[in-house]
Amino acid sequence: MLENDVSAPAMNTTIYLKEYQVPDFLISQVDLEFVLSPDNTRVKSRLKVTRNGAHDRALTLCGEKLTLISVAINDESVAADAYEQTDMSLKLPAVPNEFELVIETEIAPQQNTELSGLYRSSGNYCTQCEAEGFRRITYFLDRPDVLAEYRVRIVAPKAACPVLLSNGNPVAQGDGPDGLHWAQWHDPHPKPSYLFALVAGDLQFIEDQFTTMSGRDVALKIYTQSAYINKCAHAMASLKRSMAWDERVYGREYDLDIYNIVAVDDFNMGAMENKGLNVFNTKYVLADTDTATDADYEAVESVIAHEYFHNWSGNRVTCRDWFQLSLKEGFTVFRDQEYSADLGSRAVKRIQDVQVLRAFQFKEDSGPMAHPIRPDSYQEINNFYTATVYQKGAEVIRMLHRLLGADAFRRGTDLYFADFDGQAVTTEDFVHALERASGVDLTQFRRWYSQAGTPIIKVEQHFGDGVLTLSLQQSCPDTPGQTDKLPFHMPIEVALFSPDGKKLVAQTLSFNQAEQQFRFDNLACKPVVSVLRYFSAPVKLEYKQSNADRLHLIKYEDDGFVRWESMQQLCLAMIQPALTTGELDPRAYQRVRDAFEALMTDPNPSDKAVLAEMLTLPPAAYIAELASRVDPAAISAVRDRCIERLAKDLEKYFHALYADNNTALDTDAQSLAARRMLKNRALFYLVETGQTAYYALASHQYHAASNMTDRLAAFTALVQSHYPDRDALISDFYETWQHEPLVLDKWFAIQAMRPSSEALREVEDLLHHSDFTLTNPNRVRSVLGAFSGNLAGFHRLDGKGYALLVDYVIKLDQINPQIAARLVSSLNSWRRFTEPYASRMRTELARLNMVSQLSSDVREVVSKALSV
Ligand code: B3K
Ligand code: ZN
Repeated sequence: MLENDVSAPAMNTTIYLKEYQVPDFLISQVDLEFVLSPDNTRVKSRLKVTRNGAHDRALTLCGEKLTLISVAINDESVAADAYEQTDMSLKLPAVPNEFELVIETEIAPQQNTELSGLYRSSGNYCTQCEAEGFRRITYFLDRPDVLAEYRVRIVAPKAACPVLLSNGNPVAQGDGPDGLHWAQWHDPHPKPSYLFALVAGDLQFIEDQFTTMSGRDVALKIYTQSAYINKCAHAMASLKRSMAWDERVYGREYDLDIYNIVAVDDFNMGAMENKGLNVFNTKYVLADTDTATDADYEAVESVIAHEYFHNWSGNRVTCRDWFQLSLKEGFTVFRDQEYSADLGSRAVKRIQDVQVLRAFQFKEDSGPMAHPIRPDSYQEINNFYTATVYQKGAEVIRMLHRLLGADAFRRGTDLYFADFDGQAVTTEDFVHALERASGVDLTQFRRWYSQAGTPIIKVEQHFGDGVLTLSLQQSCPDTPGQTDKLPFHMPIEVALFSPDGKKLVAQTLSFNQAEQQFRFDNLACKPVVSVLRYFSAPVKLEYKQSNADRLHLIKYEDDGFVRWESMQQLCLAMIQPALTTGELDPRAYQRVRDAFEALMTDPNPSDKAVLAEMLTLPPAAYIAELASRVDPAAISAVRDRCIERLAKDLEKYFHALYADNNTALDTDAQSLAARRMLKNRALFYLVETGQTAYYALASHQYHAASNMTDRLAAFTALVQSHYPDRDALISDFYETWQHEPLVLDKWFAIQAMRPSSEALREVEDLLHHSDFTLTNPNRVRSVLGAFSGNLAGFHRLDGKGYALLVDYVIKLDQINPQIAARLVSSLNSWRRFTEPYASRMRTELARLNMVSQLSSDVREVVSKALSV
């Protein structure tokens, strides 16, 4: 190979939304037969194909890593010189207008380490087809706007694969010769290929049933390996709650006789909404109190709900093309967020969702991969399952819900589901349905779909003669390929509070100009203004609020989000100046200290979980996001110092809080979990005092805990502190939990997140641990993912954290490009760092970019990260 072949990285092809064309052919019926075998699975596909419109173009099917065995049109074999085959496609130049196409291919699920298409996990067969995995199973028009009715027949050895599942309803099953057996499935609902699924193997199941609102009985089954089967009850209960909620809140009913969920160890993301046959990462199904924390329980509940809700928002009405991904993802995230809010504490849910948005989406929006929720172009679609498409997408739907009001929003979604059932549509179709149902003009609102970047809202207030004037100004930073953005239309929730804490006014401001003023008349005296209640728009506020006003809102606001946000602002006012001066301003510190004390001595805290959140300093990642230049060492040092001082100064209050909440006074699960959250927050500070007595307290909690929430909280606090018996504790945890993969993931992650420069050495050891493997995405995330988010451990002056990450990205790219690309993204924001971090990150990105054999996934991320 020539030298410049090596040094010139290959260019990826870019796909553009503006170039969308309807498919040249449609496929209405798909009959698939699988004869399963680890190294040579035979796939026979019989397709009913019709030319779409008057043209004479060839039929070009997508296909990757397939061995083609035969092609036949209307039962006539097609000779090899009558088609053109490439690595990516099969082209049939002259085909009739309507015909039956039969294609036989062979695939090797055992060799499939990318976990896209048909692969094996713990010896069982499973599939992942979204976005473009179906083309790794058979040649097909693998695009979401080709919808077909599927019939699937699976043949496999009965002993190894007693369970044979696919989408839809079971039709028939039977025994064949030579120890084989078979099953047939039929999915009556036309679907795109990305929703196809097949699962086969030695699986156990639990079952239940749900009667829908029109009285139809649905069988519910959750399948997994026998070792995990006793951990599925919470997922099943969550599924039933989700089904009832979607009937009650959206009028959506389930539409098959059976709903199957399968939990597998090896999965690239959380779960997949395949029609009637969801495939899940075990992390989002398995839960019992010994092995799962309260947060795990909540995560299972929300992901089960999310995938269930996709049955309507995604499956019955699907996306025309992948640029429309937020049509199903943003909407479905909004639906699952509201489900969880209805079930638990709405305020805590909002706080946690905003934290995720700020930590991941704001960062993405200010980096080289920034894109609108409906991107204009992509190279590798798997790189666009992003916080922007999901989380900001959900915020956009939330704003629509607020601007229209719940009733008009519901009329809009009813209209959308009725008009587009069985179709592949666009975000424009969704917005237009809401507009038609509500009469609200959403012309300007549509900019949220096309403009990237996080808007910045400047707030100023003026009071005189009983009139408060609130001046709002909006701007949006440039993002790659986009400058001079136009103003957005957004709802800004405000409330005014009197000096004695009464809520005088609460109102939604419809903000749609670059600058706008809002008047509030007849005020007896100057009120305290609360802006962006409920975090009503995904923006950054620039608001010079006085500390006195913040304290007033902490005391009197009834919106838990604003109370928490006001506390975060007090903390930021303490932390941010110290990042440059290196000194904590004593008054700023004292304010936080006093506010913490007031919160902890409040005899009637409204919500213990909100209180736990309020007693938490802004995460390092958010402080970094707000900084003009990120100095990771300064952020860690200042934040650690604040924690240590608060811990020492408020020790007796933390101790009392711990003692008061270390009891099981409540009976409902939610109150118990809130109590644990608060108690464990207190324990964290107590351990941070460095006092032997508190190490002993945490060690006792670790050993005596009756649940994983308490055990893990104690373990985390000790492992991330200067606890002298740290090594023994780590060994004890390993000895106890080494046979529980999901618990072992936590063990890996907590060490990789150790907030110290020692983390690198530990991570190097973990990467050589006998339980570490690059083939399991959860394990990779728990070590390399956790490490790359560790501000103090990953960002080192010598750049060795970056070098280690890139070494592993190069290895991982050969095995699983999707996961490799996710890991590189942690270097995307290199330009925002101070020196020498920025240069060291760039050097590693450049080294990665020189690798000639990169996947298109990693190539897209690295080339965009380096581009000017
Ligand atoms: N729709 C899937 C995600 C598929 C990701 C493909 N790279 C899960 C979900 O959002 O529900
Ligand atoms: Zn989804």
